[in-house]
Amino acid sequence: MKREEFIEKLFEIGAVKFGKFTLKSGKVSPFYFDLRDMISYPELLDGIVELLVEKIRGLEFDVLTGIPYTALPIASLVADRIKKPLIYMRKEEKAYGTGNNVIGKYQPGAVCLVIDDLITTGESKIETAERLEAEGVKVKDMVVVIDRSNNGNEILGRSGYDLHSLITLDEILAILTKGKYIDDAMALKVKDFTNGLAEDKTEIKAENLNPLTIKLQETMKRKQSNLILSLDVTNQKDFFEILDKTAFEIVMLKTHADILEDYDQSFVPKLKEYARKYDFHIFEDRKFADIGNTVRMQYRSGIYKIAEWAEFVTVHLVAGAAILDGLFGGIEGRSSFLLARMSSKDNLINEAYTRKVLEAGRKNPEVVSGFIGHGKDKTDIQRFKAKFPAGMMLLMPGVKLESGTDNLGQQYLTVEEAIAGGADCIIVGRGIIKSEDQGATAKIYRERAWKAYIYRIN
Ligand code: 5BU
Repeated sequence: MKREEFIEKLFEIGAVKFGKFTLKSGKVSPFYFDLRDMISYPELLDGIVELLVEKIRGLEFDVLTGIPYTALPIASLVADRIKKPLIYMRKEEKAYGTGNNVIGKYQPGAVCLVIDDLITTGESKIETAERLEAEGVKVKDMVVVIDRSNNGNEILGRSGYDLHSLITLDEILAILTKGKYIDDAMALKVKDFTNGLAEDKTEIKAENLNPLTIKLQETMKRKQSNLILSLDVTNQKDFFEILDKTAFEIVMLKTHADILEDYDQSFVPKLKEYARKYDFHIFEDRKFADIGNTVRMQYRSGIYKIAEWAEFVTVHLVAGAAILDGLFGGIEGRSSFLLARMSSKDNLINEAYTRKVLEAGRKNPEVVSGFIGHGKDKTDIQRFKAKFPAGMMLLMPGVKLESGTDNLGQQYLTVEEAIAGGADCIIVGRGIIKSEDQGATAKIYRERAWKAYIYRIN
């Protein structure tokens, strides 16, 4: 089947529609694509399989899959035509890594071609690939029937996948206007609409970034440091002794004030004086996680009165993004890092949770400077970072000079892995604190981290 004919047929069966459609987001779109009914048109199905087989010729893969529901019957027809094994993921998510999420047989490490009907944001494609990868299947190439975004390649490319699309939105518009199925005014409307969506996605404009984010980035440049020391000790004497040796090297000091056994009213003024003198920021890793009203009191009252002295705090979004209002409502000059992923073994954060945290950050740049996150290796971190709202930072704990684990489930990446993957700052605790010469070790961390950072951003 010719491409023109194929596109016209899609229009005729109503798989490609123009008019007014209210989307999930509430926006009104001038066009709507829905390929679900295609399976009921054998001739069209035949055409699409033929075009897909042609498109994937030359790609290397061991098995193939279609993303349920729409693309699964299409993928099974393609599998039959090229005589390659088919597998598929359950649509409903079982726990990760149980081995029961993939249906069909494959060798561990098998390379899988992913077929889907449409691409818009690429999220469902990336999610499928990540779920397949969690089950020991490798994904490199993905094929879609329609690239509705016109830049699917770029979106998936950032996450390390190659996208092949049969037809793009522009091509559909060109063919349908040529055949007089739609007029130029409609084509223009559709283009305007998709360009508008693209702009929405360009996300946070520099002027909306939290001023503290900008300040932190300026201090990084001024001190040539992206090292955050996590000063986890239980008394003030050790605390300030270590700080004396390391303050020159760090851009920010991360505290857990509640582990100090001798915390008293002298602590904060002294800490602030160090921060001023040595030019670093203060970051209390409080991990707020309760309802809005409670976190507000935990942040502003009690013994620690964190809001008075910590420029940044960490927040778990398990209670919902509304706790950001509880924390920061009516307060100026404070910001947070949201926990998007954790470094501890078997933690319960999954992809869907991470995605929602990133989305919450995108919507609240005035009180969110970025995210805390980790990954299993450089590629994994790159994929995670690719989803960040523009301008937001990734701070990464679980970092040492050598990779490894501790005996309580902490997992370490090396400085270079962390930063090459996309960490903007590294958070180091015991790697420095437990070393013999804390000052010299902090210097090594700073130099290695800064070198890797400069290399990455250039
Ligand atoms: P370490 O000594 O370098 O392992 O200390 C790491 C610090 O970062 C420690 O204070 C943790 O509470 C903190 N941390 C972490 O290790 N992993 C995480 O996912 C998060 C915080 Br969130």
